[in-house]
Amino acid sequence: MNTVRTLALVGALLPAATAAQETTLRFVSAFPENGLYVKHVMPWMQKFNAEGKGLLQLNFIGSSPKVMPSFEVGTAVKNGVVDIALNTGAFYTNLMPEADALKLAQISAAEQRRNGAHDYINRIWNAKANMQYLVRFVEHTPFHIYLTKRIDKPDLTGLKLRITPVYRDFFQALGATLIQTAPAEVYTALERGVVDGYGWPIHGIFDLNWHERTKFRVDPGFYNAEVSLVMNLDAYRRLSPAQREFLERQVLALEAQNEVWKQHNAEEARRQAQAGIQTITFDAATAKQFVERAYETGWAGILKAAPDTAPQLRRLLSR
Ligand code: 173
Repeated sequence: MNTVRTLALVGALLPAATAAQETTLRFVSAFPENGLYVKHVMPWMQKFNAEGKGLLQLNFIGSSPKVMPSFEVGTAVKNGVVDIALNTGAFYTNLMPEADALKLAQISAAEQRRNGAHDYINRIWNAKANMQYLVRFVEHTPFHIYLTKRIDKPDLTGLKLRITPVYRDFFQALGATLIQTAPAEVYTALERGVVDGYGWPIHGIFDLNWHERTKFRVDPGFYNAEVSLVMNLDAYRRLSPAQREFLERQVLALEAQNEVWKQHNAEEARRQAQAGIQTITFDAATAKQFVERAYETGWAGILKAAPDTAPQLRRLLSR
C-alpha cells in the first residue's frame, strides 16, 4: 500500500476511532427519584458528563420503583442490564449476604480505602456479585426506629415494623413482627395501618411524606447507613485505562463530599422536631445496651450467613 493511500485510510478511520472511545454507561437508582440520594448525585453526574465528553458518560435511565423494583437492581447490575447503580447492600442480599454488612462499618469510607476494607469488599463483590464496588457516598448517618405508637423501653413486642434486611435481625430480637417493603411502599403501609412503624435513616423521611404518618423517633440511632455506586464488573473491565482513571477520580470527588451528611442530618433532626415528631429516649445504660444489641445481632446475622468472609469484614470495618 503506498503512503498516500495509507494516510487516506488512517484519516478515514480516525474520527471513528475517536468516537469509539466514548462509552456511555446506563445508570439506575434503586432509591426513588424525588429522594435525597438521587438529588445528591445529580449535580455530580452533570459535572461527570461535562468533564467526560469524548471519554465516559453516564446516562440516567431512571429510578425504582418506575424502572424496576428496588430489590431487583442488584441483579440487573450483576447481569449487565444496568452498568452502574445507586444502591444499598440491603437491596441485593439475594446476591450475597455480605451486601448488608456495610451498614456495620464504624470507620469512614476514606479509612476503608486506607486499611484494605475497600479492596476486600471488592474481592467479595467481584467474585459473588460480578460487581465493582465504586464508592460509598452516604455515611455518618444512623438508622432509627420511627413509630406511630409510643414505647417506653426497647421492646417492640406486639408492633408491626416495616423492614429491609438492614433491620431484620435487630428488630426481630426486640420482638417486632416484620414486614419487608421497598421505600416506595412505606407510605401506603403506614396509611393503611399495615405497620406501626419503620426503620429508616435520620434523614429523608420528608421526601415521601412519611412525616405525616410518623409520631415518634426512637433515639439513639444505630449502624451507619450505606448508599453506594456499584458497577457491572464486565463493563468495568471493558473500560480503557484512561476511562478507568477518569471514573476513579470522579468517584473519589463524590466520596470527598461525605462530610455534608453530618450537617444535613442535624438539620433533618430539627425539621422532624418542628414537624411534631417526638423523640423517645432511654436512660444512658439502656441506650448503650440498645446500640450494642444492634451490632451484636447485626454481625451475628452476617456471620451465620457468610461464615468465610464475615470475620475478616468485621475486623476491617470495626473500630
Ligand atoms: O429501605 C431501607 O430502609 C434501607 O435499607 C436503607 C438503606 C440505606 C439508606 C436508606 C435506606
